Amino acid sequence: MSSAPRHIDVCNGDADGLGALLQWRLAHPVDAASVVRHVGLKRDHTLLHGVQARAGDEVTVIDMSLDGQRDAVLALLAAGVRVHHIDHHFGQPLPAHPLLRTDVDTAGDVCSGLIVHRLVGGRFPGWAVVCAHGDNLHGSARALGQAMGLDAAGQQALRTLGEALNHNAYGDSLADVRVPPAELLQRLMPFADPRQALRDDPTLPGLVQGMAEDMAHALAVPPCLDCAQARVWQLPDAAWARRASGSLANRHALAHPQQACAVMRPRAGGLWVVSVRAPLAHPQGAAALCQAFGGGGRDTAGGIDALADTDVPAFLAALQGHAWVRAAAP
Ligand SMILES: [Mn+2]
Repeated sequence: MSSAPRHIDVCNGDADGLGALLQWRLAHPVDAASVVRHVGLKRDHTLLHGVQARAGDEVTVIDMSLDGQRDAVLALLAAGVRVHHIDHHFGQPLPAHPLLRTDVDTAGDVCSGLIVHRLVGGRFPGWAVVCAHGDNLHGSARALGQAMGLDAAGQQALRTLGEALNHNAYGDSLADVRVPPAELLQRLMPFADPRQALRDDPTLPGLVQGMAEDMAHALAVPPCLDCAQARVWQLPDAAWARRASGSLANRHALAHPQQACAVMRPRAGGLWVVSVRAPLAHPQGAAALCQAFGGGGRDTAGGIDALADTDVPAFLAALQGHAWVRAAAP
């Protein structure tokens, strides 16, 4: 086995994670024989624990909070492995270390793909647009689309791609998803422009169609709570529900900017997985709300991986009483 240094890429498998890593590797290509990739589903916050690396290797971690993985990062650094972290999620800062580079920006209108867009000199703006749409940052996505001269149809095509890639990353296991995100990354890697990928890659239409089918199921479920402050859905234990929770929350957030929302779905052991979106008009506080129940996230969007059934009333009360922070005037 070769002892040449390896490049180990670790990313979230949603639109933002894939599109950010794509931009980074298009700008910084590496020999295929020297690269190892770990691509996670949404909420897979343990990928770094599975990384095998040795002194001289470089680990690039994109679109993934290091909370819960600090021990793994510190062990890599102590072993002489370089770590580069590019992200927009809140997390405990890591101690300064000569082998650690961080490019983290938690501003509410920034995603990992936009951070990489800056880092690579804006060379692959189409992917950055896909990333921003995928993370429900449509204002940022449109601003960049206009700057690169996209017309309305082009903007919409990249929005649909971003939403479909994001949608495809939701699920409790690979059995839930239509195309494993690691396979998508391999398929999309040759394309410097996502518009070309839309023309040439045969799997993308199926992702878009599948998202529409999942959303038709989800939109037929009435909310279990609907008041001025918040709307909440409890979805059934089904693969489509595991896939649709994030898209449903994103769609509601756009359509009802004054109302927070939460999408809950059951998991084993009397627990719920919860996706929370702050009201877009008051887009701060989702992470804080979720942290109080063992979850996390960012200002606009948060999640709880394991909410006990007995804690549901307290969560619903907290959601309705939460002090969302109004957006600063532009
Ligand atoms: Mn992201």
